[in-house]
Formats: sequence, structure tokens, C-alpha cells
Amino acid sequence: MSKNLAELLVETLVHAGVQRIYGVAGDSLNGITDAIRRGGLLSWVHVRHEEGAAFAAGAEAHLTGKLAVCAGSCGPGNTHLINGLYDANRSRVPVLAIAAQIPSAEVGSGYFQETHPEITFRECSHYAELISHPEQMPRVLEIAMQTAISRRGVAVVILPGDVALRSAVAEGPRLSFPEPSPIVRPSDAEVEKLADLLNESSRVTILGGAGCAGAHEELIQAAGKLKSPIVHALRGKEFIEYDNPFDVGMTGLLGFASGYHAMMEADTLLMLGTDFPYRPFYPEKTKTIQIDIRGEQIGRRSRVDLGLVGDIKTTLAALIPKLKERIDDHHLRKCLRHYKETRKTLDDLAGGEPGSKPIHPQFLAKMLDQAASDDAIFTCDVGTPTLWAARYLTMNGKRRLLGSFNHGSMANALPQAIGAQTAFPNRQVISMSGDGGLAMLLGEMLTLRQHQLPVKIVVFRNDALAFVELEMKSAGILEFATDLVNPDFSKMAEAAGLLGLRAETPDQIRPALEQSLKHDGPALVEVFVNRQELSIPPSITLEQARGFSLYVLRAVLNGRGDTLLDLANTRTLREVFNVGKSEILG
Ligand SMILES: Cc1cc2nc3c(=O)[nH]c(=O)nc-3n(C[C@H](O)[C@H](O)[C@H](O)COP(=O)(O)OP(=O)(O)OC[C@H]3O[C@@H](n4cnc5c(N)ncnc54)[C@H](O)[C@@H]3O)c2cc1C
Ligand SMILES: Cc1ncc(C[n+]2csc(CCOP(=O)(O)OP(=O)(O)O)c2C)c(N)n1
Repeated sequence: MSKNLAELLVETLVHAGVQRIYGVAGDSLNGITDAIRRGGLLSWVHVRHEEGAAFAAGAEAHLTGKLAVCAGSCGPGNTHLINGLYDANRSRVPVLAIAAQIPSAEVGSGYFQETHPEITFRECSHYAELISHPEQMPRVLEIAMQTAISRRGVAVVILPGDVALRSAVAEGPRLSFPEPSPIVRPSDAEVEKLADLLNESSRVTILGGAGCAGAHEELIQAAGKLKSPIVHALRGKEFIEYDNPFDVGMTGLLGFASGYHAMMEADTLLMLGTDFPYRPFYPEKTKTIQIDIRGEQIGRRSRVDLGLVGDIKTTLAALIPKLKERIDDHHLRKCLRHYKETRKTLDDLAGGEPGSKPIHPQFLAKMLDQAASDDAIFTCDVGTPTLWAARYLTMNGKRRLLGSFNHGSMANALPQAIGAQTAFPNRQVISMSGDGGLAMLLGEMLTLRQHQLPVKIVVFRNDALAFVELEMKSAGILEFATDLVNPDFSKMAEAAGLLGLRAETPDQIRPALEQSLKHDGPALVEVFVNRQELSIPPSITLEQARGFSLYVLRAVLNGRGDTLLDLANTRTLREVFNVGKSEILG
């Protein structure tokens, strides 16, 4: 008997190196789940919400660089995937989504659960096509996989349940070649021009992003010759910050004053593999050079004087021999000094005395950073956990950091941890969860139990949507609709079969973290952190505040969360940021 399309689909995925599918089963997926069961070569990772499946697949793809797969049954089953798929697509990680469809004969009749995934997923994918005929398989599936891999994003294959059970025409997968790895760099003349511009400049600052992955050595060499400080955008943190004598921190509202000023004081800004989105944080008068593998990214965020298309590693390798060794390192030294001071200010905020309340979330983040293993994988929820991860986690080239940094969706951390732990069963995986974020996809705690995934959930419990409160305060709006009446998360965890622990004072944190990290199974540590903690942004000008609605800074807490400083009190801000009064928003 010939195989059916579902079997051919599974065979094609296995042939391409796919190891698992994250999803929730359903009638329209029965052919596929049954083929997985019978084939025994692909595993089915049963999650509790399809959004979790898409986030998990996105995390796997981010960490491995390889295609990861999720699936949802027809109608609501695959509609639930959508938010995680947006995230994967915007993070440019290769994810294939299998969207099952209602019986093919019913399409167009307004049938039970009928949706049109070709339309629904259009905006969050590079490819979304319906398989309605056996002749289309495996070609359409292979086009989808090739698209996800080569365009680094999401592709969706839509397959009606009945079509999945029809006999295949083709005997097996058609394509069999390793993923291409072309060398992409600007032309010799362009590299020459790039070198000339940099050699002529006297204060070069590098802004590096996720596109610097794998280019650490070249980045350090280039910065060494140029004597340039390196600022990173958040998605570049895991690739840039470690073993980096030129590191001056991050920029942006969650960033460091030193990162901000290093960019503002440069005469030439060299953007390497970054799409840092916040325009008010770019210098206006500086000469800007941008290098990106995607031409369409160039000039999106800032005016650019020289835009080049190339892979960062390859382009820097071609550039470095053409760079003159700069002698004057005044700009670099100044920025490094500033970084040291900024780092100290931030570290001072991460203190905690035994028995004293409240717990500063900075302290928790720092404890976590110290307790975690050398190759831990951290995920952080959108909300204040992103802030604390950005500022207090130390990267070392082996650790990884994932968030929903480009899409900015809450509830990302736990399902991303599921994908990370599934792909790397022997590594420590830590989800830095907000209490709002955790509750949003709380059911995924059960996935940990179901698959015995030893993920450690650390809950930053502040009984609020604290990041939103921060935004409200900054905009001069009274907090409203942000209270969270929370359960005892540690007891819920226990009830779900996880180890559940609590820390209510600073001295209880380290023992609880260590106990959870040693525990051979999933665990949750609930830590009561200060609700009113606010962060000090690097600098805010009137112009920037207009362009960046998150933070108008009408009110700023002093960083310890107990004293409200009016922004009119520019004296304090001047002390903190060392900037002139006219620069500060009144
Ligand atoms: C609540 C919240 C607050 C945030 N605040 C901040 C903040 O204050 N500061 C901050 O920095 N971020 C912040 N972020 C994250 C921010 O939204 C962006 O996600 C981040 O700045 C983008 O980082 P990136 O430029 O490294 O990555 P991306 O936006 O992913 O850009 C990477 C670029 O590199 C290119 N590229 C990829 N591979 C290569 C290659 N091999 N060679 C060349 N180019 C390549 C890509 O085409 C792309 O243009 C925040 C996020 C959240 C959720
Ligand atoms: C799906 C989704 N809904 C709403 C928002 C808006 N939002 C951003 S941060 C945040 C609060 C997050 O709260 P929590 O997880 O408790 O973390 P906290 O900031 O309190 O530490 C909200 C509601 C969002 N980004 N994503």
C-alpha cells in the first residue's frame, strides 16, 4: 500500500533533520499525529496552548539555527499559533507551521471551524500555501521549508485533514542538500571606501546587534584598531558583551547611560547587524555607516551615509587589514570610564539585606546570574524581567538569552523555555517570568510536568503589570487596570507536580534558587519583589520623549523605589546622567 500524504510529510521533515513537532492534537491533525506515532522518528511535544507551541519552536530555531516545527488543528487550533509565529518571524528564525484545515469539500461553505489560514498567516510569514492535491506533496512542503530557512522566518503549510489521508503520488522527499552557506560581503571598492571613512574618523562608536553572532573575534579586532567603544542592542547582548574590553553597555530606555553617550559623542557610528528600533536614541549629526546582510534593513532607523550589504564576520574580515591602527584612544577611554561608573551605579542598586523588605528585583536578577550555570539558557518575559535580564545577566559566550524582543509579546518566557529545554535536555534553562506573563500561559506549567522538562521558573512577583505602571507613571497617568490578585504560585506549582518554593526576604533568595537549580525536575521559585521599582534611563531629551511614547519621565523613582523624584528636579538628573539642563525634559 502506498503511503499517505501525512506519512510523506513526516518523512520529508525527518529527512530535513527535523526532530519534533510542538502542538496540540485535533481531528484535522489526526493523519499527521498518527503518522508520527507509527513512524517513530519524530516526536510530538504536546503543549497546552498552541501559542506555546509556536514560541517553543521559535526558541528551538533561535538556539539551534535550524528549522523547528509547530502545528495546530483546523480553525482555532491554528489561529492560536499566531502570536508565537509573529514572534518567530520578526526574530528571523526558521519556523514551519503546519496549519490543519477543515475537510477540503467544505472549504468556502462557512463550515464548522472554517478559517482561511492563507490569509490569517499572511502578515506573520513569508509563505502560506494550501495543499489541496496529492501532486503538490512534497514540493509545497519543501518550498515552505526552503523559504523558512533561506528567508529566516515563518512558512505555513495548510493541509486539510482529508487530504492528509490521501495516497501520495511521490515516493519520497525530492530535495537533499545541506543548508547553503554563501559568503556575502560588499565589493572590494566598497570595503575600500568603508576603510577610508573609518580611517578618517576620530571617534568611532560601534553599535552591534544580533547580526554579530559568530563574529566576536573580528568585532574585537576591528574595535581594537579603531579604538572604538562597542554598544549593543538587546538581541546582540548574548553575542557581543562577553570577553569584550570595548563593551560600554546597551542603549535604549532599558540601556545604560554609557551606551547612550558613546553613541551620541561619536563622530562616526558604525552599525553592525542591528535593527535597534528606537530612533530617538540615534545621534543626528554623526556620520553613520550601516552594514547588514539584508539591504532592505539599511536606513530604516537612522539616516545612513554609507550602507553596505554583507555578513558581519566576512565583511569585518575583509575590512580589518585595511584599517589603520589608531593611536588616539581618548574617546574609548572616556566611554569605558563612563561605563564603569554606570555599571557601579546599577550594581549598587542590586543590593539586599537579610530580612529586609522589599526585595529589589535587581537583587534577584543578580543572584540568579550568580547561581546559574556557565552555559545556562535564560528566557525573560516582556515586562520588567526583560529590563532586569538586560542589565544584570552576564553573558559569557556559552550562555544564551531569549526574549520576545522584536515582537514584544507577554508570556513568552515559559514557552520559550520549553523549546530550549526540549532541544537541550542537559542544559540549565531558566524562565524569568513576570506574574502577569506567567498567568497568561499558565497552562504551560503542566507541559513541564507532562514532559518532565527540568525548567526553572523564577517568578518576579510584584502583583502588578509593573512595566505598564511604569509607562503610566512616566506619561503622568495614574495607574489603573494594572493590579494583579495573584494566587500562591508556589502552591500551584506543587499541585501541578513541580517543586514550588518561595522567597520573601533577600536572604531566602539564594537558597531557594540553589535548591531549585539542583532539583532534578521542573521547579518554580516565587520571589516577592518591589512593585514600585523603576529604572533610570540613560537620558531623555524633549525631542526623544516626543518620539518614544514609553517613557516621558514625568516621574522617576530614585532607583531604590522609595522616593519619587519629579523630573523638574533636574539637579538630581544632572548628577545621575551628567548632562545639561536643556537636554532634560522638563
Ligand atoms: C519591553 C522591551 C524593552 C526594550 N528596550 C530595549 C532597549 O532599551 N534597548 C535595546 O537595545 N533593545 C530593547 N528592546 C529590544 C528591541 O525591541 C529590539 O528587539 C532590539 O533592540 C533589536 O536588537 P538587534 O538590533 O540586535 O536585533 P534585530 O532587530 O533582530 O536586528 C538584527 C539585524 O542584523 C541583521 N543580520 C542578521 N544576521 C546578519 C549577519 N550575519 N550579518 C549582517 N547582518 C545580519 C538582520 O538583518 C537585522 O537587520 C526592548 C524590548 C522589549 C520587549
Ligand atoms: C500579549 C501582550 N499583552 C499586553 C502587552 C502590554 N504589556 C507589556 S508589559 C506588560 C506587563 C507585564 O506584566 P508582568 O508579566 O507581570 O511583568 P512586570 O512588568 O509586572 O514585571 C503588558 C501588559 C504585551 N506586551 N503583550
